[in-house]
Amino acid sequence: MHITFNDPNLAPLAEKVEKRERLDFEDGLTLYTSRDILGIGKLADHVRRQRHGKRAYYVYNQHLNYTNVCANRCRFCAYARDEGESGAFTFTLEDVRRQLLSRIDEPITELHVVGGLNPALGFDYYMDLLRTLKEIRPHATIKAFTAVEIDYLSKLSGLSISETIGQLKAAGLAMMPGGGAEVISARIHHKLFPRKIDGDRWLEIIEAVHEAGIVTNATMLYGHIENAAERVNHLIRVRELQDKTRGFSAFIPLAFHSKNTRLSHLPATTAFDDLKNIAAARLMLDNFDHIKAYWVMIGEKLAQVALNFGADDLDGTIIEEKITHMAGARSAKGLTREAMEGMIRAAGFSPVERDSFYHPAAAPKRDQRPGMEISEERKETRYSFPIPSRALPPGPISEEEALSLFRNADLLDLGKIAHSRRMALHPEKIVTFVVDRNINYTNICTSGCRFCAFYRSPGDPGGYRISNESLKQKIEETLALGGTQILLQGGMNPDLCLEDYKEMLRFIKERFPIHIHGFSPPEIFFIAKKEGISVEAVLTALIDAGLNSIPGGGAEILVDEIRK
Ligand code: V47
Ligand code: SF4
Repeated sequence: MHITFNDPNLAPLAEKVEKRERLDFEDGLTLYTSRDILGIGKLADHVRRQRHGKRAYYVYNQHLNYTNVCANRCRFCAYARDEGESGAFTFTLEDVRRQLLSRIDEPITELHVVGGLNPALGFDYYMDLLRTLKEIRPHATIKAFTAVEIDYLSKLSGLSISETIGQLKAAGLAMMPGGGAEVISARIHHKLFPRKIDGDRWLEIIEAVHEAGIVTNATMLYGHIENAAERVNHLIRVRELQDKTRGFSAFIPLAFHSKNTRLSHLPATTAFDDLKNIAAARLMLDNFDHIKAYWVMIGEKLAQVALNFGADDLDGTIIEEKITHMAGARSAKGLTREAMEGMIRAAGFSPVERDSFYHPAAAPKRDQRPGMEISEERKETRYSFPIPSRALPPGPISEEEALSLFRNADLLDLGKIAHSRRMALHPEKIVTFVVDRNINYTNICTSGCRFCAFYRSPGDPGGYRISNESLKQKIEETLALGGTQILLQGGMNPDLCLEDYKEMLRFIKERFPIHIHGFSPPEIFFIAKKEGISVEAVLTALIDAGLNSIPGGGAEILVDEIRK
């Protein structure tokens, strides 16, 4: 392994990783405080590759949230309601049956079942719930109940944790999800979920569950009021339990979503933090096989990136998950298998549909459905990306080098090369932006580009040309918001001549102190052709009338074949 770090503090960690030595608390803090996200990503990716190559797992699953009535009312929860409150619901067994049957044609291999702590439900309800699930979906793995629910069920039944698990297993329970762990910190517990079991109890219950022969996952809810030390501590406590029981299957960092919660004032987690947590989990949790980037929480695009930062699993296709969806996480409806596999392939990884226990999802379980077999091709790693053996020379790169980087470079290597070039050009580490507004002065266009959803042909309904009044109002609004620029672009409208463009520019410049970034090359060329004058003459006239700079649009024509 050869990684060049921007942050020298990471080098000792890399040595440990290379020697397969365990990272300690201080190392964890170094990971969380370092700004060298690409260096951390490379390190985590190294570990991920050793274990999983370019494979990326997912499961075809359905969620069932059987009740949202909950006595705990954790401050970070958008899902829970009091009995009788508007939006409160509890599924009867008939509701459960209906929900499952509505998806019975889908090749689901896992049912993910969690809910609130509803005082109206007896232990029998839970047993009947499992039996109903088993009856309707005999081949699916029932992954049900967090440690929070198990603690509750043990109290409800008057049985020990292991006896409770024994009963639930007999009714169909096969695995447990990793929820309810939040952050294992007394401070956080006190502030955010005092009525819920605390971190110590969560670990104690999970230990008993593992001993009773049930595999579970583990989560960590981050991005609210917890600090770096609390995150590292969480990872280490979970790791210690894994040393003892080996009962954890995967670790899932859960990005906090604040919508509809009592913490709704908190900002969303950043992509930087999401990737950092995934990479830190991969590096700290040396005894965990799998780290999930739960796409529902971080979105498809970031999940694709996360596969380069230590994650090897995107979790499920997810149908009708409510708990995180109600807090603002992505899709309750879910993805098709094709969309999930497409997302993984597009990121340069090889999709592996798995069952709950990370065996390739076996076709026979899903019986008579045609076309569902896992091909040999899909099971194996199909992509391998050699790391460029040398750093790029300073100065422009050749076409061959560019092509080779495009085709072969690993995402983070490319990122590191680009970042070093950026730092050489702009060592100040500032990021620029402009407060501006896009104004499309006309959508009437004769070009007819096939990729365009914006244009209307001359004479078509819906065609427009902006009025001076509307233009004025849009610019006033922009200035009122502190804007300094407008991006002025439109179609190639045969009713417009050079004089109209000049008039529009003068109209703006006479009234407003604003930078006009306008008219991409196709518009300039269009005017020149229409007027029968040179491009230079058009540019001179527009600049004289107030044009300040020209946007880069319309460049899709640079390759003849694509243009045609
Ligand atoms: O237990 C609740 C968390 C968990 C919010 O084990 C919130 O395979 C973010 O545990 N913002 C449920 N998170 C999700 C979960 C899970 C998901 C996917 C796979 C697996 C698995 C487990 O979500 C809850 C709680 O910890 N949560 N509210 C919120 N506002
Ligand atoms: Fe209840 Fe779970 Fe929501 Fe807490 S997170 S209020 S235990 S449903």
